[in-house]
Amino acid sequence: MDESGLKMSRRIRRTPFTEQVENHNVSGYTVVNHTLLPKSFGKTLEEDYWHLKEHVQIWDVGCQRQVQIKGKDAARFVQWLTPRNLSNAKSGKCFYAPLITEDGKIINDPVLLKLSNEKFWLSIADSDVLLWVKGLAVGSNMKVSIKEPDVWPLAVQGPKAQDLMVEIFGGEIENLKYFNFNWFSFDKQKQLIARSGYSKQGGFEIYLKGFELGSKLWKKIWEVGRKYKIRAGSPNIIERIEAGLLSYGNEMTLENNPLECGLDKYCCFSNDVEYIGQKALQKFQEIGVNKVIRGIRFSGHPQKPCSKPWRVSSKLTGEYVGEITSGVYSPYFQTNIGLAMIKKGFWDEKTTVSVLSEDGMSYDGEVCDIPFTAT
Ligand code: THG
Repeated sequence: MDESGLKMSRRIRRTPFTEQVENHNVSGYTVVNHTLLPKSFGKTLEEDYWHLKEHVQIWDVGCQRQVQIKGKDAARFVQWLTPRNLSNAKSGKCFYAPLITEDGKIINDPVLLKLSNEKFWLSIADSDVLLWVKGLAVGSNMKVSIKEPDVWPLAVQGPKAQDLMVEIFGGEIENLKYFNFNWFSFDKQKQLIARSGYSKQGGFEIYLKGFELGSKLWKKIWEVGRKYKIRAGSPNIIERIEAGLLSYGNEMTLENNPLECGLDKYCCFSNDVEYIGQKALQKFQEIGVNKVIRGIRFSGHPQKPCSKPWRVSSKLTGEYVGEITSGVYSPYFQTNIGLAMIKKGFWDEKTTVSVLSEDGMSYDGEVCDIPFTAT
């Protein structure tokens, strides 16, 4: 069943779509939030990349687990969890909302969905947010209950995604704005669908409620998707790096603050709202950062995706200036690219650097802005 080398057990959770993923000959998995995330289906990364930019793909992103906050004090509690100013947040919208610790470090970078004033979902990246939030709820005296609901995102991504979705859920879905959601019927039940996803190729995420409906939903999308040349896929590392989408655990960890990660645009630094880690975050802003996430483009052999950080040093002096945390060859820009945490003094655009890749070779490179653009 698994050619990924993972020894499956109950600790590695399946999603409602795993059965279909297996039927489509998944050839590798990773694990996110203790849940399977398919990584490949026999095609090369580059084939999948071009296909995603041209057609439509179905992704089992059930590992994007939901942490539900429900209750009279839900809105106040959720504001306490994130530096993002939610005072004008409306129901039916998604918000990219970092969560930080009391000392201002990043716990997770979820998508927050506001279902109502008394109900929110955090659609989380790879860390145990459920435990953090449950602990906070216990200690807070606020009227909230916290659980992981029976909700499993399935992404439909790519330029043909909308045409496909209209056929299944009706023309109303065309009116959905980016990072908004609404309810659509499937199998006589209402399902939440957002215009969002972990790519910049356009598309939707269906937050399937009801594990047992997984195969039915997948099969329906597949059947309608045939004429759009649909393929089973997964977040594509080439496309993700080009777009500058960050991956928790890779580009950032509990060691980093939001300023270092360019997430300050999702943070409120004034005292207009109150949240965990506010003092620490204000202090970070006052002091300034000594490293930030930047793009690097570099020459040499086309690189496979990095499986461990690649050292970046100064071309001039050889000193350590940072590391590439996600890197790969971009067939679009026809150069190697990477997302890198880069030290102050070296983060200016066009700073020349040297990249030590895991193929053991050093390559010339330069610092650039993210998202990557043609030079
Ligand atoms: N979708 C859902 N849940 C998720 C992800 C997702 N949970 C895990 C992970 N991805 C969380 N991380 C991100 C990172 C980037 C974006 C979404 C989730 C993203 N960012 C846009 C950008 O950077 O341009 C838009 C952000 C904004 O303007 O608000 O889409 O993909 N359900």
